[in-house]
Amino acid sequence: MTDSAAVKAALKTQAVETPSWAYGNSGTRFKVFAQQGVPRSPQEKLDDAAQVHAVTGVAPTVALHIPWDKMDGPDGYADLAKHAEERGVKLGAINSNTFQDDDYKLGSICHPEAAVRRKAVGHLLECVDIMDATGSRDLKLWFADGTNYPGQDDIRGRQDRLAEGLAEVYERLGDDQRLLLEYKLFEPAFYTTDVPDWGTAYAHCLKLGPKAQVVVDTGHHAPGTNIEFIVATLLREGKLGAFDFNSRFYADDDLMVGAADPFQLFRIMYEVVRGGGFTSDVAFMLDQCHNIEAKIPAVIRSVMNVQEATAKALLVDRDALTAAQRTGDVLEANAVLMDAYNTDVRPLLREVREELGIDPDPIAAYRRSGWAEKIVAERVGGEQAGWGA
Ligand code: PSV
Ligand code: MN
Repeated sequence: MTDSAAVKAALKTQAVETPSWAYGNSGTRFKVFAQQGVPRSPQEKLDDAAQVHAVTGVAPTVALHIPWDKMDGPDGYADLAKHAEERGVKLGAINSNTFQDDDYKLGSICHPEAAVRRKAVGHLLECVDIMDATGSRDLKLWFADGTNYPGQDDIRGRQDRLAEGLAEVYERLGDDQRLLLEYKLFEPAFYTTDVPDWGTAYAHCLKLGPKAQVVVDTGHHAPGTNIEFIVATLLREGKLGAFDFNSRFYADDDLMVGAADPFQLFRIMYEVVRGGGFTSDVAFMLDQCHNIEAKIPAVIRSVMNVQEATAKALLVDRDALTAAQRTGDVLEANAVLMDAYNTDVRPLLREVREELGIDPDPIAAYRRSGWAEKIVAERVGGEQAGWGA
């Protein structure tokens, strides 16, 4: 697609989901640096997310993490959904958490003991109840399960337990709900991880059925992995459910998407466009934490980075590329792709924003809004939200 009107129209339909945990305090295992003005409740996280949507126009939903965003009372989640809508956003995916209880030392749904597996599955079923209350479509599952030592547990047996637990959750899903299974190469387990790669996630999702889809977290691969190949393959199989976008320099850094390798993000987005993923049900989510930088502007910048990579991907002259590929013109094919990547799409995105009726410069608009000062002044006392709380 090289027609700029069509590119702009496509960019206006883009939706990037932001994670509630990006707005809370976070850090490394060495230190969490608290910031002023950080939300003290799920509602305040949504208030911050609404600012991101207001200035970007393309971040209309917010992912929750349970129990970090746990609500009390029978109407807690419905009230939270209402709070979101009153601020112009909606609740998005529900992320489960089976990695922070003492019981989960040896795993959750792959744990050797049935009682722990039961507890983990119970949590996942509770997450589906929450989806019913929030109107969320997606249940995003990531398991910290694995082993640290050869012989510690039965590798194949753990796969059987995983399949059994997932099947129970899958059965509980409503017609319009999806189970999104996320893989991660390593951490916190270092010998075996029970869902380490896209192939394992794909095999489980295939067996579960059409409502089970794979999540590609861009930080969850070995160095040098060709992520765009995985994206192309999953899209071809109709099994790409969502992205967790972030950047990594070494391991699972969860830094701002597009910061470490904007070219990789472009290559991924090109495969998304090429494979029809841009107009399908693929969910584009951020999964990031902002440890040393201001959180809201960092989320805004991340959304803009996704937009820029998408714009470049949409600008690839597909006809010229196909012609060069068919005639084996290696240099020309590569040049066509690089032409799009090297285009400065910032003026185009300014136009997109103007046409959406928002400020062409989201970061400047946020700075001018006074929100950063307001939250520092008003959010005094109480307990700040943080990764893991
Ligand atoms: C695990 O590293 C992960 O990517 C999963 O998506 C979790 O839900 C999230 O991070 C928690 O930050
Ligand atoms: Mn993730």
